[in-house]
Amino acid sequence: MKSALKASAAFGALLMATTVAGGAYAAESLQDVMKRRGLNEKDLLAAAKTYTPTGGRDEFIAFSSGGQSGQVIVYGIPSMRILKYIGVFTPEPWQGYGYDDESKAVLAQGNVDGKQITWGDTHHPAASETNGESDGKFVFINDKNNPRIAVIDLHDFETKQIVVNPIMQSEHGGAFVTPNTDYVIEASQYPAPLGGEYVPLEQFNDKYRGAVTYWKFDKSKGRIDPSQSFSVELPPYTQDLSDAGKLVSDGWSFTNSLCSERYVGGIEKGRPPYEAGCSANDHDYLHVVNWKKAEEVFKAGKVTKIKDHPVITLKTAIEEGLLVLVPEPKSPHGVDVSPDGKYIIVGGKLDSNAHVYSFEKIQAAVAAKKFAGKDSYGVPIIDVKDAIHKQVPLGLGPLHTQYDSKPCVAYTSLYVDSQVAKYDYCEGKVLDKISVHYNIGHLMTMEGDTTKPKGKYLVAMNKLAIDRFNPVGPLHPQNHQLIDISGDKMELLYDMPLPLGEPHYVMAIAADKVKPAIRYKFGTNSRTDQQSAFAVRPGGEKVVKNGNKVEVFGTAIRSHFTPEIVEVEEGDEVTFHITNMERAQDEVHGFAVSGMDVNLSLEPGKTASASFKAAKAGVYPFYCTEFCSALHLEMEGYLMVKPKGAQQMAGKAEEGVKYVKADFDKQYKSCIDTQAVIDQVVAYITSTNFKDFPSVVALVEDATDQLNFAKDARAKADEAAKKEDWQQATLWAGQWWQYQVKAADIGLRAKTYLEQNGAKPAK
Ligand code: K7E
Ligand code: CUA
Repeated sequence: MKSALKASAAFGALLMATTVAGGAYAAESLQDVMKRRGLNEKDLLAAAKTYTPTGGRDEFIAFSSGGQSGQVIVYGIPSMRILKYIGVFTPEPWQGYGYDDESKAVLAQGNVDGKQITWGDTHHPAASETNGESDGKFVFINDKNNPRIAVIDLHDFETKQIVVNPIMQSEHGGAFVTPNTDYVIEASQYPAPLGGEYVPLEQFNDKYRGAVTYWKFDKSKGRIDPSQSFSVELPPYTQDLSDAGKLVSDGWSFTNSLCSERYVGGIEKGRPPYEAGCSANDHDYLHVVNWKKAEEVFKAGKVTKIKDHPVITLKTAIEEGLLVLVPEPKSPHGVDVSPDGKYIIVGGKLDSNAHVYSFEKIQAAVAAKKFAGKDSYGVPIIDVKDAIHKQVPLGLGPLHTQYDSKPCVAYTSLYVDSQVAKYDYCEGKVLDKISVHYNIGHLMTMEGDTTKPKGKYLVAMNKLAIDRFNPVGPLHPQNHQLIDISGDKMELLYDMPLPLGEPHYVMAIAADKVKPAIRYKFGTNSRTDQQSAFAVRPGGEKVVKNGNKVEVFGTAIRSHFTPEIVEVEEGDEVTFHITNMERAQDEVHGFAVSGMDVNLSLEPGKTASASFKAAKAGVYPFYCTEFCSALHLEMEGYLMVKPKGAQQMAGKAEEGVKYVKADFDKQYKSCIDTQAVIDQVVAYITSTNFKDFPSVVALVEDATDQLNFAKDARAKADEAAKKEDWQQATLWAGQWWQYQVKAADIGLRAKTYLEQNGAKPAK
């Protein structure tokens, strides 16, 4: 404690010296800085709209696909500060994801035909909804390459589940949720035989298929329930994206497609390539599915099982009238349902119009069975004029659409023009355009997928950055551009480089809806959300040997592991189960063992396990990988892997320094002095209404723990002193002091919090 006080005095002196030295340079004025950096007033205004001073919070939390990284990137809007990478389909060592047994089990759910897949091509994150509005509870994301959907729980921002689509070979039109998150929609991309068997391409028309899967989400469990999930077979068009109907169109879903020509390429055989054959026709097809009806058909058992997964065949879908097609502009991309559910907008990509379809018209045509014809599989086609509300000429390469909080206002990305078009889709009038840099793919407005978009900001996700950032080699970062959409004219505010794969889509939720926990209940397996069977409390730590299996049940608390020395034999299968005993916010410990490919991230309350084979005799230090306290570097231990048949470690390990009574007395006096400081802090805290501040209550609980440990250590020191064992007595007195320092550290944090948050005298 004293040394802490001394240190802060030294810091004060340093600060003064800096201030004095700084006096030689005049502080720059705002004008000086603008001149030096070449900024104009518009730049300052943009800066003021995004700059977030220390401690400030963002208004929206964005969840971005991490593209080929297989992860999800979380950032704040409007600051565009990155807050987290969530490991989803790819191991992520900082979070221990893929390095502890618990998360390995989640990743293993994503094995495809027994093969471990260590990456994913994530495309479209979706936020869980209640009554069509974002509820801030879950995020879903798809993997295009290995057809999978992952579930992330926003309680702790961890991936809880991965489901593999049993019938698809690739997918794209996921993840999209129905308005009450009853289903997560996933549509295939490249047609293939459903179930994955080999069929020659000569039988493409007959045997290759697309599909759309409705994954049932169990909200109470927070998991997808594959046993309640089903698919609808689709023609072998290349299905693109999906969206769920809402309000008036609730119960329906929309999946567009390209390559309805069903062209099979083969440039190596002299055939024109896919790109030529897949863009020959003037139109492709929007699939309109009555999923409520499909659900009834599934529940009535009118399904075929493929790989044990229930599929409503095309034939049944046609007979039951749950699938119709609507012609779309050539090679479309993106399908987005308006907030009121009345319109469905599809971008033309190779057509310069956004096609605004009317759900009401589609319904009328379906009800009247007014069809223009059938496709080769017998699926009824509605004439485009019986479905279209408006065609809005926007520019070149329209792709994705997002909605404003203002009625009838939408934004569509223009890939070829590198622009965002703002328009009135009810009237079919372009309102504004803004250039972006460059070649925009998706775009995103705040809660823009829901029935209640929040407006304010739009993020343009540009495929190319080209000259926007400092060069970092031929592979450039992605460029997410923040645009202010609160006025009539769109205003570009900020460029954020995103260097972790190609994020296709991002969605954002109002920050006040996202309420993650700050700690786990004692001994939680964070991947199952259940109490871990391997959690132990201090005093209960043990090493259990059973043949060649060694299980260590340990704890971590500032700043040591228990146990610290673990002896095993060469060839043993070793598992460390470690529980972080901390309750204080942000007190994370790590656990790594030299050469064993192990890293745990132990957040307060979490229990995680690491299993490995101690294949080779040797000395393997283990340590904490998070800088958790002033004695973090001392948070260490040894895994001793003995050669087969070697003797147990005999007697005491050798030590360096020998202590005498004077050492003990000196240490003991420090402890007594420190206690006086602690008593003052405790007196202050208890004189206030600290119980009204939950985060202070947690700190007080933690400090109390440390003081109880301190008491134990003091008793041990006293006992050794009685026996005049000055070695043990001095070391235990030192440990007593360590616990005191930690208690004081926590206590001071609580005191500062109370002072800064207007604590009042206790009643
Ligand atoms: Cu890149 Cu949504 Cu896969 Cu469009 S998708 S850009
Ligand atoms: Cu615990 Cu560093």
